[in-house]
Amino acid sequence: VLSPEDKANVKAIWAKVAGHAEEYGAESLERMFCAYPQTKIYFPHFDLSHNSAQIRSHGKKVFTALHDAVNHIDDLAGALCRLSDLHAHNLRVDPVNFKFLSQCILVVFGVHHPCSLTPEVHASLDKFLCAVSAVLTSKYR
Ligand code: ZNH
Repeated sequence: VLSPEDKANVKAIWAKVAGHAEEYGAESLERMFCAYPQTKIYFPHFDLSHNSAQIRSHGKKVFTALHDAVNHIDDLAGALCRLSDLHAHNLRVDPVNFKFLSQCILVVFGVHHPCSLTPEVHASLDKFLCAVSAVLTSKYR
């Protein structure tokens, strides 16, 4: 459960990344494809070369969805309802992959904002990404 401090930490660091949705989103995806190559099977129709237009556009979508979730941090299930249906019923992404992507997002935050990603903020962001992942994988059966 996200405490009031967690929510404040997530909102504070998100304010610094909000203007970089496409850049950070694409970097997170590229890291995921490189560090966890098994995640590529969900994107057979994508050009996965470095900085491809598809990776940039998908990265922007993912980060925009996360931004929306931050703005509705007290009602993640409601904010992510449509995406939750999509991932469970259409995309059928194995839940383990959400951990991989979350891990890569944390690293991208650390690379770009090393001073902001204190251990406390790291923990709060990890909890937030876990909560988002739990919602997105909640309708699997
Ligand atoms: Zn996902 C899609 C978000 C995870 C895979 N996604 C998507 C979208 C979004 C998202 C927003 C778009 C939708 C529409 O179009 O409407 N994701 C997301 C988030 C997350 C995720 C937020 C977490 C955090 N995904 C994920 C994973 C995976 C995926 C982990 C695997 C690996 N997705 C996916 C796919 C798709 C999506 C495959 C589709 C793409 C295209 O375009 O085709």
